[in-house]
Amino acid sequence: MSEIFKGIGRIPFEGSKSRNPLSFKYYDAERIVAGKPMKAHLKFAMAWWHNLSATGQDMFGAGTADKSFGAAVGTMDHAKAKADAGFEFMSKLGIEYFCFHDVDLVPEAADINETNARLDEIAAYIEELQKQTGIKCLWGTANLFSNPRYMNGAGSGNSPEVYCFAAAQIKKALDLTRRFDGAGYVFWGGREGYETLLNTDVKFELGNIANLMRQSVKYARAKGWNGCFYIEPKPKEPTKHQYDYDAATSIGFLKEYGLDKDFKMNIEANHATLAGHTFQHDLRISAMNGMLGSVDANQGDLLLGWDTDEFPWSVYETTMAMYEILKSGGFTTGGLNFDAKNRRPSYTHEDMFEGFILGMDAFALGLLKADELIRDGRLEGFLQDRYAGYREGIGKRITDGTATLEDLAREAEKLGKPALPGSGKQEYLQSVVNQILFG
Ligand code: XLS
Ligand code: NI
Ligand code: NI
Repeated sequence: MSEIFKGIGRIPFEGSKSRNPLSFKYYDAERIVAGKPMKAHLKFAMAWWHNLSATGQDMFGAGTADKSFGAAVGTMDHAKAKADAGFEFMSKLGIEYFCFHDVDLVPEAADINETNARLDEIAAYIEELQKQTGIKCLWGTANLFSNPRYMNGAGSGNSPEVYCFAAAQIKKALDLTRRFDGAGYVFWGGREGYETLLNTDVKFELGNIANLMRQSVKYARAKGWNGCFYIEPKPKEPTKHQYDYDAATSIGFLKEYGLDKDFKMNIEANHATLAGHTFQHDLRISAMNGMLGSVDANQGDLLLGWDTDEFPWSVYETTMAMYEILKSGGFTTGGLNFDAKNRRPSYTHEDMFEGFILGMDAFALGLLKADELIRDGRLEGFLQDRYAGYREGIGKRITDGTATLEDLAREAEKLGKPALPGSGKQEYLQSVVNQILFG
């Protein structure tokens, strides 16, 4: 296999003073932070779709980036060239995981049997590259949104025939994930939502989606796969309202349908902000439910109302994200998948590498700063003190649930008037974060 990214070698760690664009300034894979190497905390993954397939094409114009990698686009030769490019790219960056949709790997044929034959062919090719490099699969998924048959949704649509195709794709994508020794499987509800309630039976559709997930779990477990299933919440786009709106909604859905033992969340930063939350918020909601599974690492533009999937560069965001992740005990099956793409005018091979270097350094710095925040202890200490009143007396009886409404009312009547509660001290806490980040 000949080199595709000529002139770009293995990306070295050179430290924060380096001016070499093709070097890491903060990501030092083997450096021990909070008891383990950076790479074990961060578990970076490459998204096949953005990095190897997307060319920058948008509603207003053609792609700008050439992702042919020396082969004719739309052929099996191209599928193999993409795999070669992907493994060379990951090896040069020291990325140990990848994520894929079925149809990222091969051009989809008109007949699903032919698509599946193509998938078998590429799977053998990818397995070989995995053996040579040791690179693993973080998670797989099926694309149940691009093909026109999914115009009304996949599990949530109005056609049992289409539902069967969704099931067939999931079955195959699960088989591929197992073949690649994948640790997870994602359900991102591509078009599982609605444009108008005038034509939609929400409860009926949710039940059908739940059945599709239940059958998928049953199939995978019967095959002996004990990886983790994830829901990736998103509030809108492509549909006006996506059912998996945010972490709280998705967790409620999983509990309602008894799927919460097999599923966790895959939280994408840009999706959280589209839902009107911070990235940290959706991580916190997932973590407190024991469901922080994996992360799609990217960043949105708060001035725009859509999923821009930019490489993460806000160290405030990566710090608070890593703070939540560290405090929840870190990743087990999951990791940080760069569901991110270069901006359209950044179309060169160097830009591909520089996007990942930006994202990996932003998260490495976030990890270092989050670890410092935890060791510093002022944030956590403030939180402990803030609720101190609930550790004794009537406060304790409130939290252990033994105080009745009458008891509580009697307490108020005895006091006549409560003391003012302690200050929230937001500005002080923000200054602590700044001191750790820039001090
Ligand atoms: C799209 C999603 C998608 C999932 C995988 O907005 O982020 O890329 O991560 O289907
Ligand atoms: Ni995503
Ligand atoms: Ni996205």
